[in-house]
Amino acid sequence: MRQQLLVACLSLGAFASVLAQPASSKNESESVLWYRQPAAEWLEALPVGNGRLGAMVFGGVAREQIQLNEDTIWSRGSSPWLIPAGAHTQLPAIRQLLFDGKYAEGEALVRQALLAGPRGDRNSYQTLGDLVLTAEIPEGAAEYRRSLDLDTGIAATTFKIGEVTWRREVFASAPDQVLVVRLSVDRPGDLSFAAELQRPNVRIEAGGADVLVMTGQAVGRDQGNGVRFVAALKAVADGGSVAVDGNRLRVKGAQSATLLLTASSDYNLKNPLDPLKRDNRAQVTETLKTVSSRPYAEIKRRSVTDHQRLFRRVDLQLSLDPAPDRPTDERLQAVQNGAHDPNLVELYFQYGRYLLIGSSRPGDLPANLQGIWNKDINAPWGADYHININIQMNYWPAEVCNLSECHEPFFDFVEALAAHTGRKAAREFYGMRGFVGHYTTDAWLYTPTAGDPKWALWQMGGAWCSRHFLEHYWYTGDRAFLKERAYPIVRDAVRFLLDWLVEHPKTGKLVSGPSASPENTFLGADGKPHSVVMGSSMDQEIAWDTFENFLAITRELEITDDMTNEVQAARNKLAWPGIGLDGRLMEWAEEFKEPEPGHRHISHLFGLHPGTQFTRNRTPQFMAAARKTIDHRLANGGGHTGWSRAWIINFWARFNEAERAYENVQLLLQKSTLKNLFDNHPPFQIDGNFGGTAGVAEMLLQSHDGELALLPALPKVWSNGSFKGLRARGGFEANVIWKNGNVERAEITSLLGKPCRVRFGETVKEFATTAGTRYVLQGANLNLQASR
Ligand code: FUC
Repeated sequence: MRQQLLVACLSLGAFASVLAQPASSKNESESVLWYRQPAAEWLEALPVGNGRLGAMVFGGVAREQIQLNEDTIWSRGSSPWLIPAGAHTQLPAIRQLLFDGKYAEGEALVRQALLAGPRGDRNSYQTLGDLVLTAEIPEGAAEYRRSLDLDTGIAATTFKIGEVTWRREVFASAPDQVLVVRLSVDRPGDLSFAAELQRPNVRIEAGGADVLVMTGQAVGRDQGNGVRFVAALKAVADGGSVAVDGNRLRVKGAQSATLLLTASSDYNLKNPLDPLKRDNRAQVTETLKTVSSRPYAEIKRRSVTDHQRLFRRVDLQLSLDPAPDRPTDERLQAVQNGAHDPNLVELYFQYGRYLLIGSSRPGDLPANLQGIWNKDINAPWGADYHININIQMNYWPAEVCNLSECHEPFFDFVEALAAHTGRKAAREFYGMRGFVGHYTTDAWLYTPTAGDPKWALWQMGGAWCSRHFLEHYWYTGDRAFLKERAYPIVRDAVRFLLDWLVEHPKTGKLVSGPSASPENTFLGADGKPHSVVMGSSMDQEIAWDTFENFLAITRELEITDDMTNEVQAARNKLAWPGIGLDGRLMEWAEEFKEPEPGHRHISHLFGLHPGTQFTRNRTPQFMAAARKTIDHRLANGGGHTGWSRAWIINFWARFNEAERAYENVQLLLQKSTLKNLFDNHPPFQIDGNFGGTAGVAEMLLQSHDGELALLPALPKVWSNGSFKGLRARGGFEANVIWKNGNVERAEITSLLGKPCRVRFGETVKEFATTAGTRYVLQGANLNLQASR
């Protein structure tokens, strides 16, 4: 059907109407995950979210489990931060040892002087509990189906018990700030069930005739003072009755019922260290009262409209064939057995966008290691904010995939980190200006260096985060944001770097250290693994990137002062990474032996992606070295975690290596994707999803070096297709249709009126633009047609 439609449109020359197809008119399997059986475990359940409230829907028959989340439910360890007194006075001695190649001694002094002792209880993002629904019906059901429609944000479960069809819909409404569960049967009076809230460490009580209220505190292993929270659940039934029965709501003899759940806590986004004093109980009660006054159809319409405003901005077709009409888990299995399913890649790509919409809305906390979906009290890595790749990767798709506002929580968070703890850490650990973030942080803006130096002693997390602010400006052209937010945060990151970098005694170049190359080790002359060095390549590349970003911002804002001169000089004095005898880009300043040559972090290629230090035109020798580095990592088992694999897709895309990028897209689906399409980092980490989505976008559209490259890494399997709504730096939105691997038609809408330079292969077209105007380029020669 779709193929016929496309052919018809091509013959009429009406390409635009193909691009205008709304997602809902497509084959269902292209935007719907669906299954023929309930989730057997949490990792098969389906996520809904409104950025703050989330749920994982299992789709059971007689017993339905809906695991709940609210993004501020964080426990907090009770141990205070121990900043070693006078830590920085030891820096010169540590640096000298490392410059002298005395790695064991340097690391011993680091442990003694710079690390804040063993890390105490890890603060953790926690579950809000479970909503469990039980009905007195048999488990066996006919015509069972559960699904998640990415286009509406609704998880649905339908089945038949005898003659009666049951339907449940679950969604998280952003405009109404509630989770909604709608149950209905097609025979009046047949709907009876009990709804129960379950969670450790809470009190559950009636909050009126049809409301349950759950109050509690998020406590971790050592009982520290985590957030205090309230959740409330209200039932509204059509026909039949609702009653509170102990810690349950009972609905009897209805035809349909709507459950509304909301939650709130004393977590203060503006300053987490100063909890809110508001009455959360009054707040949740008020929300439920307002929302329950609306008919279900209206609550649903408001939620779907809001979701589609974001979701429908981008459409992607990677094949002319319709998606196989098979359950998602069977399609994934087929790919795992070696099949190619371009439509499954579309679904995976759109799922990444869906998950970002669901876990990162303005005014909320950013997406953590699990977005907002977590079933545990002590989650893996506390489901925190690792800033040595993971959380940055969460936001790689934000701008290019036309979800700029979903980037905002990350900006708020980085600013809070700098303001409340990052500057303090720079001052107290190192005696320096600016702000520092180490390998990880969390809802309490954790910054100490506690733990093993191979991950803990790394000072570039804050600087890396700061590059996102400038990216946001490149895409949006928001000058107020550039001046008031990007400039101050990048300047603060730069101030720290200016104080932190030291001259190498032999080369006179500026180097970072003591620090590690995130989480990796090398073998010292003593044959033992070490991690702390001077001048690891990633540090040098992040310093270069941050200085460049600062200079770009000051150019845009037309600022020239002492600091711009100082930064320019420092940038020119920075040591660059070395190239080893075997031609690889070196991870450290020396060519060490590597105990783990396939290590998941490929930190030293930061300058290739997400950085821009290495490009084909400007630094071909570094590109050649970077290529060897990736090959070597892969030959030694690299890419074994989802996020690492996703990074590799992005690397190959920057090389315009279509087939190699695609091979890694396949491997991501084959080796690191769960039945619900979550990224598998046993158990689950969301960065692989986001990095994978960004990687697919990077294969289709790039905007570096002042030009839009169309289809820069298009693999053979995707020879025919189209995308709509991807964004490019400089303020452009692109729609492209391609056929047999060639551009058929591209529409570039100028959002800011900047000059536009478009590339397809070796063909380049440059033209001036007016903001708000769409430019049409026909064929592989990019013939500029009349603009509309
Ligand atoms: C980094 C990675 C791990 C994991 C953790 C949350 O430290 O090395 O694989 O993703 O973050």
